[in-house]
Parts: sequence; C-alpha cells; structure tokens
Amino acid sequence: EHTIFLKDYAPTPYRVVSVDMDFKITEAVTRVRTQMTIEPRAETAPGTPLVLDGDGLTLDSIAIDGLPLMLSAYAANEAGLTLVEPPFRRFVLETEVNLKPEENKKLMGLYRSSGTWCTQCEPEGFRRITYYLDRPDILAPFKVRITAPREVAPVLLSNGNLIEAGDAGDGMHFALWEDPFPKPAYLFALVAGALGSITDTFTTMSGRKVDLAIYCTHGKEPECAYAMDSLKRSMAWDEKRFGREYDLDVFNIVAVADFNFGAMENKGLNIFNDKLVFALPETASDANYANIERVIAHEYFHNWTGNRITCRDWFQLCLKEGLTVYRDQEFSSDERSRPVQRIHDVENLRITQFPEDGGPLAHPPRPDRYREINNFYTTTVYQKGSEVVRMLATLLGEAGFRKGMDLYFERHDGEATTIEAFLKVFEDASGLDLSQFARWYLQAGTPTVTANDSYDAASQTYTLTLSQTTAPTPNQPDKPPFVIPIKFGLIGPNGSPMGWTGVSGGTVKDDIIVLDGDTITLTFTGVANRPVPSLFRGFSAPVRLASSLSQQDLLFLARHDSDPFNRWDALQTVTTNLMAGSAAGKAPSNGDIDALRQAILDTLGDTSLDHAFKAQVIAMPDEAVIARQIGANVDPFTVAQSRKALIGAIVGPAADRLSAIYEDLSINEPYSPDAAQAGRRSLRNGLLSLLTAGSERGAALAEAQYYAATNMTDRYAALAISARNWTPAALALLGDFRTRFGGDPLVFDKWLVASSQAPDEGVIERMRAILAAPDFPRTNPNRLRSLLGSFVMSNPAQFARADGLGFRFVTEAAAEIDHVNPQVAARVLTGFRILPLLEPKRREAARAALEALKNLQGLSRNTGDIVDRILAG
Ligand code: B3K
Ligand code: ZN
Repeated sequence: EHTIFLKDYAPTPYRVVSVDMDFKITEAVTRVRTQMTIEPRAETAPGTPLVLDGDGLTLDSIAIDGLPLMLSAYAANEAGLTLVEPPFRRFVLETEVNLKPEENKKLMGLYRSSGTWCTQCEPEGFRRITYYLDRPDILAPFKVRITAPREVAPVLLSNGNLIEAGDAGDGMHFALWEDPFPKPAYLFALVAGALGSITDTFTTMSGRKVDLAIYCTHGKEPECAYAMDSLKRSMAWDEKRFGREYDLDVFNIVAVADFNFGAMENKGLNIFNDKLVFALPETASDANYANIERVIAHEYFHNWTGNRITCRDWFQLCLKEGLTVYRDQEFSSDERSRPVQRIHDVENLRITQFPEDGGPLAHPPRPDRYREINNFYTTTVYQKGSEVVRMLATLLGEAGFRKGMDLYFERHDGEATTIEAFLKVFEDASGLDLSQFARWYLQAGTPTVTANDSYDAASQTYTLTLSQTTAPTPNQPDKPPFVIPIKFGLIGPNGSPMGWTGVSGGTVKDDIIVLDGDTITLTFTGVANRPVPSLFRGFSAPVRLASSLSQQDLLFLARHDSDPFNRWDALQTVTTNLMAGSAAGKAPSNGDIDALRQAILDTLGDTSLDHAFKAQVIAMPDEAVIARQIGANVDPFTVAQSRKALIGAIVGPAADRLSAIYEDLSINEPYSPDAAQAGRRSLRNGLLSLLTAGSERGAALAEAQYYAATNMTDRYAALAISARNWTPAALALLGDFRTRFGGDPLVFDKWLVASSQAPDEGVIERMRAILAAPDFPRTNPNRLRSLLGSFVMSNPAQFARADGLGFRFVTEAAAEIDHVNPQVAARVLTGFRILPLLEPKRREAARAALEALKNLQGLSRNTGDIVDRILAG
C-alpha cells in the first residue's frame, strides 16, 4: 500500500490567501459552503492543475469568481477535487457539499457527540468537511458563519473572535467568527449545541483582558472549576517562564463525550475529551486532577508551540508535540514537586516508550515515512520528543535554552517549519554544532549505555569507561553514536559529594559528561577514595544504563545520592533486577531481600522526604519494566508470579510496621486535590498495594477502605488493588462499584479498567460479557479504551496467555471496532508490540491471531498498517 516519504516533500503550486465558510446546520444535514481565495505561487507554471483533498465528500456545486464551472473544468470524487486548468491569477473558488454528521462514527471531521455538533480536524479531518489543501503548510485566515436551529444549538462557536450574531428567521440563528491568525486547516473547529458554561477572565501581562469559557453538558458546570483554574495558571506560567502572551480576545474550551484522544488545540477553541475536564472529589481521582491540569496546560501551550508556529508537514509532528510535552512537564514540575514529576514522567517513558522503541513499531521522533499518519501520534513522538528537548536544555543550560526559545518565537512566528529550523535557533543562540545531536530526531531505538569503573588508591585515580550501543530498528540497521549528556556526580564513602582535581579522556563540563562517540574512558585524578558514581542524574538522557554497580552500591546511592531521581532509580533497579532474576529462575538471597526491605523502611522513616516521593520509592516496578529487563523469551505469567513473590518476601516481616504507617496516614480534613494531600493519599494507597500483594492482612484492609472512602481516589485505589490482586472480596467490590456509580460514564470507565486488570482465569469471559451487553456504548472511544486498552497494556499475563485466548479476544474485538472507528482499533492493537519479547509458544499464538485479523476483508489502513508492521518486526 501507498507509503508517503519525507524526501518527497514539495510545496503546493497554489496557496490559499483566505477562507470564508458558511455552515448551515439542520437536524438532517449540514450544508457547507466554502469560498477560498487562491493564487498560484511565483514559481508555478500556467496550466498547472490544482488538486484539493477530500474524504467521503460529494460535490454539490462549484464556481470560480461567482461563475459555475463547466463539467470539463474539474474532476471531483470522494477523495478529492481537481481543477484541470485554474485561472493563472488570484481567484475565488466556491464549493458546496452536504454532510451527515450523525453518521460520522470515525469522529474525524464534523460529527455529533450527545447531540452536540463538533469537529476534529488534526491531522486530516478537514478534508471530510470541505475540499481543501489539507496540509499543515497551507496557512490562511478564516471567517466562519454558522447558522443553526436556536432550540437545539443555542451555542455556536468557531475559532477566533465573535464578530456578529443574531436571528436568522424560521427558528434559526447565526454567529460569525473571525480568526485573524493564519492557520492550517487542522486547527479549524466548530461547535454547535445546547451547552452550559462557566466563565472567567484573565488579564495578560500587557494588560489585555481575555474572556475565558468552558462549555459542557448542562448540569456539569460545577465539574469544570478545576479545569478553569488550571487554564488560568497555565496562562500565567507561559508568560512568566517563556514570555508568551495569549493573543485573542476569547479562549474557549468545550468538553465532549466522544473523542478519539485527549484534547485538541484548535485556535481559540480547544475541544476536550470530557474525562480531561470534569472533576469532583467523589467521581475523579487525584490522578485525574493532575491529568486535567497537565492537558489543559498542554493544549494552551500549543497556542505558541503548534499554532503560531506550526509544522511544515506531518513528519515534523514532534516539533510541536515533543516541545509542548516538554513545556507541560515543566509546568507540572513548577506547580507540583519537580522530582516527583520527573520520576512520574520517566516511569511513563519506560513503561510505554521503551517497549515501543525496542519493538516492531519503533520509529524515530521524526519518522521519514508513513502509511497512516494517525498511527504516528505515539509515545515516541510525544514523550521521547520531549526528552530530546530536555537534553537540549541540559546541554545549553537554562539561560542558553531560553535564548534559543526566544529566537525560535522571534524567527518563526507565523510559519510552518521543521526540526532543522528548530535546531538551528539553538545553534545560533549557543554557537554549538548540533548536527550530531540531530540524530536523536532521526534514529529510532533506545541506546544502552554501559558504565564500568575502577579506582586506583595508590595514584588516587578514578577511571570511568562509558560506551553506547543501539540495536537495529525497522529500516535502520546501523546506528551511529548519539550525543548523550550524562549529568553525574561522584559520591564518597561517607555519602557526601566527592571532588577531583583533573579529568581527561573526554568532554566534562561542570556536572555533565558528553558521550558522543562509541566509547570514552575518563580519568579523574585527585580522587581521595573509591567513589560510587551517580550517572544520568534527573534521567539526563532517554537511555538504558547497564552499570556494573553492585546491589550494595545501588543501595548506597538510594540512601545518599543528592539527586532524588537517582535515589529512586537506584532502588527501582535493585528491585527490577531481583524480580527479573527470579523470573529467570535465580531466586534472590535472603540477604538481598533483607537489605532491600531495610532500604524501603529507611526511606519511609526519613522525615526529610515528602509523601509523594516516598510513594514512588515504594511502588514496585511494572511488569513491562521487568519483562524488558529480562529481554527475551518472556513468560508474563512467571513475571507476574515472581513479582508478587518478591513483594511478599519484602513485606512479610515488615507488615506490622507498614500497616502502622498506613493507619497513621489517614486524612481527616475535607478533600483537596492539591499536591500535598494527593501525595499523602498516594503513599497510603501505595502501602495498601504492598500489603495486599504481599501479606494476608491487605485484602481486608482494602475492602474496609473501599467502603469507608469519602473520595474517589481512596475508593478507586481500594477497588483496583483488590481487583489486581484478585482478593476474596474483589468480585463483590466490582459489583458494588458498578451499581453505586451506574449512571456516570467516566466512573463506568474506572470500573471497566479495574475489571480488565483482574489476573484470574475468568477475566476474558467477563470482558466478553461486558462487551456483548446490548447497552454497551460501543461507539464511544473512552469506553472501548478503558476495557481493551488497559487490558492489553496492563494485564500482560492474561493478554499473553499461552493458550492464545487473550490475543484472540483482542483481535476479534478490534476487527469489529475497526468498522466503526479505525483509530481506536489500531491503537488497541499496538499492545501486540510485545510479541518479539515473548517465549516461542506465546509468540506463535500472537502471530496466529494477527494473521487471522490480517486476512479479513475491508480492514482499515490504520489497522492494516499496525498489523503489518508488527508481523514484519
Ligand atoms: N494535537 C492533538 C492530537 C491530535 C491527534 C490526532 N490523531 C492533541 C495534542 O497533542 O495536544
Ligand atoms: Zn499536543
């Protein structure tokens, strides 16, 4: 099938000068009339055809400068509109199409969600609304007139500022919106419906007043307060940290129930999946609150990194996404705890991105080819893209990085640009040559950095050898070395930092080693004692570290490192190694377990550390991380068992102490989602998780907490822990939760997630029944992802059952979903990327399930692409 290559990029022969749209919405159809002013570019030859994109459209009328076109002057079909020989001058092309939003279940283009008309255009949805040059390097100002029945759609919104509104007769009314900022079509948005709202204002740093509103289903208004608060804090933060001010008179957010992903940064009119807007203590968890804050910020930050400066083509997607994730991570770090945020982000990277980068779906943050662009909104583009920006900030330092960003905004405002242009501003700002650094954008794969050291007491010399290798990935057999910034320190025997008088053999600047070749050997002189090296502080590069440190040295770091990230990481490494070893048949010694337990207890007792940090320290490594550590021939069932056994060995003798701390941490004040209270809850629930997985008493504690809980965080934690450990009460708790919150779809999602994580043999049977229920909302992405997405990603032992039942359940469900919503089907199937890691029997079962899917007729391009790449990998 057709592959699109970056090397084939060429500008269009025509450009769009401005766009005027007229939407006439009625219950049955929406008529869309588009007038666009078009002109040939200077280098275009007369007679060059104009080819516009379309997807599922039927052309009803067409005219140029007001004159209807003769049939021979154009060719139109579902997939596009070609003007054979357009005028060789500026002209106005007018087209008319009729849409049936009600029937649009792919949720791309104009569709209806619970009665509300709304749009999603990124990346290629605008061509489902009108014939257009639907690519991000075509920027134009838009004027949009919406006419709709006042009764069903009292609220009419589009991008930019409201110019005019009024009655249109016959029960209809209209609104005229104008967006003065030239934008690519993927940022177009329209909303029409009967919606409630909350409003507020924000005064920008130059004193302009901006009207803010969040729209939602009537009755949900009180649930939007936290999102509004997050928006105002985001606006203030971007001014303070990056000097970026908002530019329109209004900023609107609309929450909708049916949405393919989290949210969308349409200019001045963000559209959100309602799960990332609504929050009340009784129905949303602390994690939900933190996510709302993060995504509200992310979409807002896109106004500068994405909208004002956009992408030249979709290969450059991480130009806006990686950078904007970096910005939202920094925002969360400043608003909450920086070390805790960093740990959270790295854990997420290791659980989701490392498996992608090490499997059949691996691709560079800037891919050079795709069949289906929707399959490239990946954790690699987003999270690894952010890590690459973070490395730039590390290499340039805070001031240098800010100088580069300022130059980026100054030089490229109003443009659709590239990764090369982005790197260039940092070169110009710093004088550094970033040509080798650019490999981070171009090469896939997680490098492994090996560290070996030795100390010579006689000469007081410390030698550190660092090497890098990166395994081949699809289409990329050879990997020349990356530029790897290693933030580091040496720690002396008493736990304090240790200095040196000289260093040779490589580039060391302040506390950063730059590893840019295959291997370097650094010699530090004047080192008084044998140090323990603390490498990759703050996770300064997205690599796997294979270090020769003993468990004893790692536990030393866990106790003494001044870098909180590495303190956490050292203990995680110890635990992961023991679990991976035990899954491979090498039982950990009692001494190892005792030392690990003691380190955990010491951390818990350390009054200088906050609750949220301790919660991360006691969280046991995810099964995916352990599997990755094993590396090949994985049996996920054994992994789960070894993990649980080690937790039991750690917890056993400490159960009294852990339950005492658990009891002490209860909260009597009213619920608040702030970081301090949330941290306390997360530590308490972390202890509940340890006790339930590792002791007899946990199950009862979890059951009691479930019924006593006064907020969703504690109730859901108790439910999920019971389900994951399949306690005697788990089934009853699931039943109670279901009836208690029956009517709230977002709480229903929580029930679906918890249900999908049960490790017992019956889980697939129960999921089949849930899916088959006649009232299961099978067109809603949130419901489908909650059940299936969380099963494939977080229940590896049942998904990857040896009998293949888990694989077949997922491919059969995906086949059905694919007819309705290909994006959701393809996303669920990415869970099969673990295939190469599995032991042969499971690998074959997975392969067989995918082959059967592949042989079905009429599979979407989205699903076909994922299945083919996994089978080829
Ligand atoms: N830019 C959108 C994602 C669109 C995904 C299309 N498959 C949301 C975001 O990253 O902010
Ligand atoms: Zn984004």
